This record gives sequence, C-alpha cells and structure tokens, in this order.
Amino acid sequence: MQNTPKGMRLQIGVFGARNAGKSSLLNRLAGQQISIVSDVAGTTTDPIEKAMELQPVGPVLLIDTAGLDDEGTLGEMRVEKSRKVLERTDLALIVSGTGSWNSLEKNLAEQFSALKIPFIAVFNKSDCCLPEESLLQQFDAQKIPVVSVSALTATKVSWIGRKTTGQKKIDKQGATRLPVSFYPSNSPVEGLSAA
Ligand SMILES: Nc1nc2c(ncn2[C@@H]2O[C@H](COP(=O)(O)OP(=O)(O)OP(=O)(O)O)[C@@H](O)[C@H]2O)c(=O)[nH]1
Ligand SMILES: [Mg+2]
Repeated sequence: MQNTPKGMRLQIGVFGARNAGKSSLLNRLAGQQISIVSDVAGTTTDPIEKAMELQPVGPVLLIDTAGLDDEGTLGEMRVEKSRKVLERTDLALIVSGTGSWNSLEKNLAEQFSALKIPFIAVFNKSDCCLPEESLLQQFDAQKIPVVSVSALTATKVSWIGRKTTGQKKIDKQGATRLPVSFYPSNSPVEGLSAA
C-alpha cells in the first residue's frame, strides 16, 4: 500500500488557526511524531505530508498546514502555501482549538462548500474547552459533521452528526459526494477513539 501513487491517495488536509492543534491531530492520526508540536504559534511552516493506510478508508495522504492566521511577510507566504493545499484537498478537517467557531473557521467552511470539498468540523482540546450546545445545533441544522476530540489525551468526546443509512466507501472519485452518514462510524478521525 505504501507504493500507492500520491495522486491515488485520498488527500486529507488539516486546516485552522495557529495553535489549534493541527499538528498534534495529524500525529495522533498517524500514530507517529511526524509534525513538530509546540505552544509557539506558527510552529508549522511548510505543509507536512504523511502517506499512510487509514482504516477503513484506505490509502490516504495526511497534510498538515501552517495556521491560516499567520502574519507578517513570512506568515503570508506560509498562508499562501496552506491555501494551495486547500485546493487539492479531497477531505478537509477544520480544526478549532478554542471551542468556538470564528471568522477564520467560517471562511474556511465557506470556501470548502464553494469548492464542493467535504469537511469535518473538529473541536480539538476537548479536555479544556467544548463547544456550546447551541453551536453544535447549528452544525446539525446545516448537516455539517462535527467531532470533539483531544489530540493530547487521544479522546474522542462525541460524534455529532446526522445518522442515516447507506454508507458509501470513500475514494477519490466519491470524496465530493460523501453522504453525511459516512462520518459518525467511518470517519478518518475515528482513529481518535478513546485510549
Ligand atoms: N490541552 C490540549 N492541548 C493541546 C491539544 N492538542 C494540542 N495541544 C497543544 O496545543 C499547542 C499547539 O499544538 P500544535 O499541534 O503545535 O498546534 P498547530 O495547530 O499545529 O500550531 P501551528 O503549527 O503553530 O499552526 C501545543 O502546546 C500542544 O501540546 C489538546 O487536545 N488539548
Ligand atoms: Mg503545526
């Protein structure tokens, strides 16, 4: 499976603000320390890729990106690189590390919707902060799959999403027309089940 060409792999991009825990999430999904983690905002500069077999999805390419709120001349260059990844992503994880869903996350969600790229709202750091119930209801109303996780403690707090029948196998061709029902039981972030 390691021989699967990059273009044939489902490309899963991890996006969000600096310090949201994007790299921690990627490392947790990969089960290895692939990307550097630190509490210094702006730790990840260039996109970091990890090709792996993610059950039950199959061959994937996980892509960690620099925070989209990076600033300054260098920061803008990093953001530009993250945006290039955005365009080639088959499935996006929009990571919030604050329990809130602000303009950065909203803009990302709008962009993915416009590009017809499926995304999952990931509330990381659930050991510290959880989203309000009213916010979760808004996601549910919009049929946006949501998960609360802690990349630090490897805990998946809850799945919030519509449960319908008839799952489809995810693949590159099918990625843009995944039913929401895919996520609660078969999501790539399923790897974050309780330790
Ligand atoms: N409490 C808690 N801290 C976390 C969690 N996930 C990550 N962190 C911490 O948050 C800080 C930032 O984590 P990173 O994974 O480097 O965040 P990032 O989004 O990749 O940050 P940049 O690369 O700077 O954009 C680190 O100190 C992590 O240990 C979590 O689930 N809970
Ligand atoms: Mg990082």
